Amino acid sequence: MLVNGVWTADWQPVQAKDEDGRFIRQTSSFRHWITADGSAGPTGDGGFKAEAGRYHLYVAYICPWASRTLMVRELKQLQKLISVSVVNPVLTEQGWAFGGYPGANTDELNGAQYMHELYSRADSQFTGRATVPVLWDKKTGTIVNNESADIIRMLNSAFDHLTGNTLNLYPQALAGIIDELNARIYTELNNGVYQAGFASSQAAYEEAYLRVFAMLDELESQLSDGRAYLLGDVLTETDIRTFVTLVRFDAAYHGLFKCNRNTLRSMKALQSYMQRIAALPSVAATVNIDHIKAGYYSVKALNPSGIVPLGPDSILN
Ligand SMILES: N[C@@H](CCC(=O)N[C@@H](CS)C(=O)NCC(=O)O)C(=O)O
Repeated sequence: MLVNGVWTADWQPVQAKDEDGRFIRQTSSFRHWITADGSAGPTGDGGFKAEAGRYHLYVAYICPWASRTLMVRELKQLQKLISVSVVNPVLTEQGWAFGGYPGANTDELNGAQYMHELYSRADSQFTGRATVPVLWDKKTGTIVNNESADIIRMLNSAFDHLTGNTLNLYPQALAGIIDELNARIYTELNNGVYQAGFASSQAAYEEAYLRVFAMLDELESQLSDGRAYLLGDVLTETDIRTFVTLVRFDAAYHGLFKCNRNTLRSMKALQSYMQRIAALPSVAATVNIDHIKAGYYSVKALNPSGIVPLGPDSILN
């Protein structure tokens, strides 16, 4: 991690844990918002006006949080307005690195070798982990925001006047229920699988495992009434946030994270829901199963041999 802007050697590939062995995710530190007119958003400073070509997303295909920003970029037709770089799937001794792995990019924009260089460029005193996603401002050479929940929310509306895209993943009438469900799906599922995978005590693992499957059972039963999406006929932010975990489930969480009561493909309603979302325009292009498997299974603390499983090799069957 970075300490006062300098990379430190005692970096731990696994994030922090509490006294009962529960995995703790670092909170995000750059929280500015892009807005249509450049006024300040709910947090951070103003000055980040929506402009074509001004912003860049740094992502990892392995990362569910980064992938949700990529999905919204596709669904909101922002491909030409916001450029993207993909890091290699395997974390190095210096964190995320650019270039060399098939499907990954070099950092054409800033010429960085490692993601942490961009954090210290944005804040020469930055202390913390250099996580993806990062939303970068080319104009001022800094990080706008590194919290995917904020990034998907701002991409949902800030550029609408430039793109003419009217898809609304966060309709006002559903805001309350979306916020409520997002919070549960985050703790029980999105982060729940990590809590199971990175637990360092049997009790912490079992607690997380049970919560993950209780949430999956609940979603499976809701979706069994034939609705297309979690809140009915309209696709919302909640579906994007659920999808990124479901699509990684059989490839990474079932095996590596020991969430193995059953596979996702044996949960009929959830599997077809996941495939329905994957079939939306350009969504499948944001899912790289090879990066996902190579990345997760490279975590030495969980898989010392580094062997990457052959299956599953597709999200579509
Ligand atoms: N709160 C962040 C979490 C991002 C996050 O944890 N990213 C992980 C990859 S899935 C990461 O970059 N980890 C690198 C590290 O911890 O050093 C978000 O949702 O944007």
